[in-house]
Amino acid sequence: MYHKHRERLLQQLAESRTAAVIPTASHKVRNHDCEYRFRPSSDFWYLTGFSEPESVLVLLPDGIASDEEDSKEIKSVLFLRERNPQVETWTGRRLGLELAPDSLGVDEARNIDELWTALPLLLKGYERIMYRSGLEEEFDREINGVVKRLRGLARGGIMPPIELVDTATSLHELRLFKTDEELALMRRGAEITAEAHRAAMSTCQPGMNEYEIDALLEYTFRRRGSTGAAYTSIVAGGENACVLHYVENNSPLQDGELLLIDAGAEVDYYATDVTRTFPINGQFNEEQRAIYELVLEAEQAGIDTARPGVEHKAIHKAALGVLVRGLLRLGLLEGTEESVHEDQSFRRFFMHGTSHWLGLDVHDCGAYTVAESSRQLEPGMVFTVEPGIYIDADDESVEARWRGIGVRIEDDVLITPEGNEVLTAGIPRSVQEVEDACKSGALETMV
Ligand SMILES: [Mn+2]
Repeated sequence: MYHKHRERLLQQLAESRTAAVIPTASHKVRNHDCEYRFRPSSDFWYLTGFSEPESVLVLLPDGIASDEEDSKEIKSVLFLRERNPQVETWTGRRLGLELAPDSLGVDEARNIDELWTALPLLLKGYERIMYRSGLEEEFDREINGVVKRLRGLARGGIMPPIELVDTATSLHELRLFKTDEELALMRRGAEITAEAHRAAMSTCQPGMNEYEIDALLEYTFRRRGSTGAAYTSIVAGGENACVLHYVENNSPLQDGELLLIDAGAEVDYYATDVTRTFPINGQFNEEQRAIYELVLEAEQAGIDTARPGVEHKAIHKAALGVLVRGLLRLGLLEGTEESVHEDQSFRRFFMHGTSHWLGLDVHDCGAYTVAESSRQLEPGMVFTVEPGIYIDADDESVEARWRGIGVRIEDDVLITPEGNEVLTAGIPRSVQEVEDACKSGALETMV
């Protein structure tokens, strides 16, 4: 799969006389001398499937001649760490230069320590260099140094690069369209995420704490072989649901309130992004149910809109239309449909977008607009549909019975040639399904 991704990008690079330099992420310090678990950069992972730090992929569409006779042209060079048994005892095993070509399918492996001396020679003669700046200052500086050295060769008749091009131009466009192999990983993520949300619904009881549910989600993700949560899980009981990026996850869960969970598994670094909202005691009250059913109707309208040829923004428009009509019907908004859209008074209750691309990054890459208009949906695109209603606990402009209710429902949708497929359809969603899932025994899901 990663080999195919490289081949596809190399084809595009060849057309524009571009070489690519794609570094992985660097270690991130958590505190003092402790680091977060390493996570490769998504661009690098997409092209290599290699998860060691301190590695850089260089793609050279013109190829370089190999030292060995009658061997193939070298178009992909992976710079990585040399094996070192003493160091590996402390910091972990390394693939090493010898095994990398066979194991990863790259044409050549070189020592990462030689990167900056080798790079000017490798990039010599290319008109453009694809590189995403702004991520690592030190790397940016070194790349600038390489470009400067290449300019120095101009007098010798070697044209220096005329442009640094961002990965957004072609690499991110490739990443936007998921292949069957990528979709298999995303389906696996959806399965694991379904199990985690079901476990949360069936286990949750009044008197528990948000952190217990957070731990249960993480446990379910990890025990099924996922790398863990694709992003920091939001486990928000009661009015905490009205804080959109609530991640403290440390409040007691109260009888009679809702629990909003925004959490998804990451499988081979592909993200799932799902939100469910359910009653802590297993039974919606009248107001909660009214809001829930309205958000569900809006989500369904968004999903029903999604098919090839439709603009991406139409999803938001469809969901928003349902929400506005519903909020007027419930008396939570005043005026007419037109006046509410005009004065944007819905923003008090629905202040975020309805959909974003999904893939290796939870807010995945790919342009949302093309030639200044919203992009048309095409088969292979995956995105979320996630409307919500959040009524502030202190909002005295609405009746007390509505206050503190926060509901979001979010699923992951794939555009198919015929329409769409909800990848996360296996997760309880209707009022009935959710209440049933809350009633099912807690322990059976733990085995
Ligand atoms: Mn989302």
